[in-house]
Amino acid sequence: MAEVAIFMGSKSDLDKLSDGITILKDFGVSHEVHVCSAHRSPAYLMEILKNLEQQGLQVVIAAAGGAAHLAGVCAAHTILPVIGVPMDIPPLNGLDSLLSTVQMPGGIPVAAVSIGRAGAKNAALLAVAILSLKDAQLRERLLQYRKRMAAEIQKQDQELNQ
Ligand code: RP5
Repeated sequence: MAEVAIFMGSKSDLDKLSDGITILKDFGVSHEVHVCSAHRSPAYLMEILKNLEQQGLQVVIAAAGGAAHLAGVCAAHTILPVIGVPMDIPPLNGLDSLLSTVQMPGGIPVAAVSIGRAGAKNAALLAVAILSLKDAQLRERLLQYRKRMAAEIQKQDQELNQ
């Protein structure tokens, strides 16, 4: 049974989400991935959303570009935490999706992360952090991940200055 559901508005988003999917795999977080558009396949999206909670899902990640309402629609249909990833597509390269994702009117929250690949990565890490609240082993893996990042930066600094 998956803990995290990742939705994307189009398969064209998949490549930019790949680092986030890899992070979930590396942390051993079970996940399912759906291509499901809020405007092109609304009935199919509803079909999936209505079963999420009873299936034991705990976090939703929703990535979309342009007039990005996918995360907001997901949030409207579940009380699970929803993380929105604004995708960068032409012609506005993500500013449109960022504003659509982050500017949810009060009452139905979407946790918006940064645009594009970095956002996909951070959405996965935020999902891990949420799940870590009730999973000590996962929390430890997240702490180790942070330690490895810090060590890598320190190494880069030392290499520059030797
Ligand atoms: C959005 O429209 C999708 O999330 C995607 O980012 C964007 C473009 O989709 P395609 O035209 O590439 O299918 O709904």
